[in-house]
Amino acid sequence: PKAECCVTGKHLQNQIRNLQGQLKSLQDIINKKHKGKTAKDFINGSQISEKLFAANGSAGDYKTSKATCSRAGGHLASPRTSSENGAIQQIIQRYNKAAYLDINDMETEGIFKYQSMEVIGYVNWAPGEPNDTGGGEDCVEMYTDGRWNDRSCEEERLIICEF
Ligand code: GMH
Ligand code: CA
Ligand code: CA
Repeated sequence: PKAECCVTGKHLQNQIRNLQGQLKSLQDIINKKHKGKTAKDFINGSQISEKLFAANGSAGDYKTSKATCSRAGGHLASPRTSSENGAIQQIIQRYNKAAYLDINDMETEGIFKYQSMEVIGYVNWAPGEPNDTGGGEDCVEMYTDGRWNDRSCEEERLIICEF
């Protein structure tokens, strides 16, 4: 019968393809909205590729910083490229205050990992760092010059989140 044409074979495949396309653009819109919403509590953001880095001037030690970003729906900034490092640095310069990164060597001394899980690839250590001064530096801060220093996790630092 004639009616069969529209629910079988190629025709149906095309309809599915169209729906998949529409679904993808809807998903893209939702993702963008979600990023905007989670970042809304933060001003002075800086977007590089798919990441959005944001701060609102609040500060805290490493644990507080991590919890703050997690509550906001993101996590602490963790630069994986020099352009991401530069985007974070811009925020640090605007507030003129160093910030913790989501990088530490708590598990194994000298082995720095993102979010306590994955060994870091990109690094931007300041000269002579990391030096684990006093045997007690397992967190990482970024200075205003963009360089990194391993540091005690108990200092007060600018909170910069990544969404
Ligand atoms: C030591 C020295 C300094 C260095 C600090 C820093 C602390 O005091 O090596 O030059 O800036 O450590 O690494 O985290
Ligand atoms: Ca250390
Ligand atoms: Ca150090």
